[in-house]
Amino acid sequence: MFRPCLFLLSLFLTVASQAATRPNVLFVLCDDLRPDALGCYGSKHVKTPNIDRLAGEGVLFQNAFCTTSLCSPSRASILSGLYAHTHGVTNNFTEYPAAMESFPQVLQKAGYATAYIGKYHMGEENDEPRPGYDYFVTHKGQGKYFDTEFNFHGQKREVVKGYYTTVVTDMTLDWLKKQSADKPWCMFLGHKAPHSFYTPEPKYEHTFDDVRVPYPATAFQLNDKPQWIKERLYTWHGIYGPLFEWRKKFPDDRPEAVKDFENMVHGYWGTVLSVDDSMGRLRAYLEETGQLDNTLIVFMGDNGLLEGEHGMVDKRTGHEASLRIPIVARFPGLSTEGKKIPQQVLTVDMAPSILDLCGAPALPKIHGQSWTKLVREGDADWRKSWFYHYNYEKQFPYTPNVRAIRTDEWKYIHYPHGNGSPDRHLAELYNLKDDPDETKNLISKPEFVSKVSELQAELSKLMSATGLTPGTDKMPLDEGVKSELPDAKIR
Ligand SMILES: [Ca+2]
Repeated sequence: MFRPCLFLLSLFLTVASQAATRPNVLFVLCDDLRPDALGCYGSKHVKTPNIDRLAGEGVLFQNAFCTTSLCSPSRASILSGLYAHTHGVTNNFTEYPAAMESFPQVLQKAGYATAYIGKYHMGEENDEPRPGYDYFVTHKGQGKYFDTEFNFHGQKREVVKGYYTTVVTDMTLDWLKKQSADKPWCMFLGHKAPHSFYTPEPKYEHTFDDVRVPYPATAFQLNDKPQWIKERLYTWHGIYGPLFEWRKKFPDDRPEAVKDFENMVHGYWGTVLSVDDSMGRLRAYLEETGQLDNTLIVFMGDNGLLEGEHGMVDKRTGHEASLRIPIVARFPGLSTEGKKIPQQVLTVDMAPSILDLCGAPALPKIHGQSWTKLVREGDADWRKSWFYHYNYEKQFPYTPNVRAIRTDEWKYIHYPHGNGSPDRHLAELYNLKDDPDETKNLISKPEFVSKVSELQAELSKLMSATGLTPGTDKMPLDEGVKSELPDAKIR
C-alpha cells in the first residue's frame, strides 16, 4: 500500500507543478478602451463589476501605455514585444509579417492549443487564418456591431446574427468547451468594442441618459499649444467635427452642440457594459470547470483614446489620454490581493510577460520586458522612461509625425517634419507630476531649457537602443492638418 501511495503522490505533485508552470491564457483585447471607462480605474458612471473583480483578485497596472496609439501597430506590438518600426506594421493597412513570431505562436510550439477569435485588424481585407493559431476566426476590416460576417478558420464565411461582443463570447466559450484537460490552451479574444462608431446593445442604449458630459476643461486651454492642435478642432478628429457621425451638421462650435459630444460618450460607455458582461460569462465558465486559478486572464486595451482632451477626439497624438491603456491581469501565481502597480508598463511588455508566466521560451531581441518580477517582488531597475512614436497618415491628416519621451515625471513631444528639416510645429513640455492633465506647455519657458536638452538626449538614447537614429528613423512628410473627411471605407 505504501508504494502506490507514494507513486500517486509524486504523480499528483508532477501534474500540479506542470499545471502551475503552464497555466492557460485567456487574453482579452479591447479596441480603443480608455482606462477611465472602467470602474476599477475610477469611472463614476460605467459599472464594470466583472472587470473590477479581476483587478481586485489580481493586478491592475495604473500607468500602462501604448508605444504607438493606433490599432494595427499597437496590436502587432502586443503580439511581438516590438516597437512598430521593427515589426513593420506602421499603419492600419499592413499585415502582421508571417515570419514574425508572436506570443501565441511560441505557446503553440510549446504544446499549447491556441485560438484567435474576433477583431484581428492587421491586413484590412484579409480574414484568412494566420500562423500560430489552431483555430482562427475573424472578419474583414472593422467588423460591425451587429451581424458581422466571420471567416471560420478558412472553412466557411457566415454572417452571424447578433451583437458582436456577445457573438465572439459565444464562439470563445464553444472553443473552450472543446479543449481537453491534459493540454494547456491560449485563447486570444479580440473585441470590436468600444471602437467607433459606438453602438451599444439595445438594453444599454439609455443607461447614461441622465449623465451630463461636458467638454473637458483642457479643450479650452489651448493658448500655449502648437497651432496644429487648434487646426484639428474642426476636423474629423476635433471636438467641433462630426464626432464619428454623432454630429450631423458640422463643424459646430456652439456651446449647445456639446449635446452631440455627450451622446457620443454615452454610446462609447454603453459598448463597454457588454464587454463587462462578456468577462463575467468567461470567468463563470472557468470557475465552473475548475480552471479559474490555473488560467492567466489578461484584460487590456490596444491604445488610448482622446475624449475631448485638448479639443481632440480619436488617438494618435502623444498626449496622456491617447497613450493610456488599461491592463488588468488575474493569476494566483502573480497576486491574489488586488495589487496596483504604479511603474510605467508598455504594450511591448505583454508578450515577454505572458511567455515568462507560462514557462515558455522568450522571444529573442525584443524591446519589451517581463513585468513578473516587478509585480511579485518589486524591481528597482524597472524603466523610468520610454519613447513614443507615430507617423503622419495621408488618409488621416489630422496628426503630425510624433516623437516623444515620457519619464515618471516629464513628457517632451516634438513633431519632425519628415524630410530632415527643422520642426515646423512648436514642441510640448509637461511636468506630469504637477500637471497630469497637460494644461501648461512649458516649452517656451527659459528656465526649462536645460530640462529640454536632457530629455532630448534621453529620447535619442532610447530610440537608438531600438535601432532608430536620425539616419534610420524614416517617416512620411508632414503635409499638415487638413479639413477633408477620411475615405468612408476606412473610417
Ligand atoms: Ca484600437
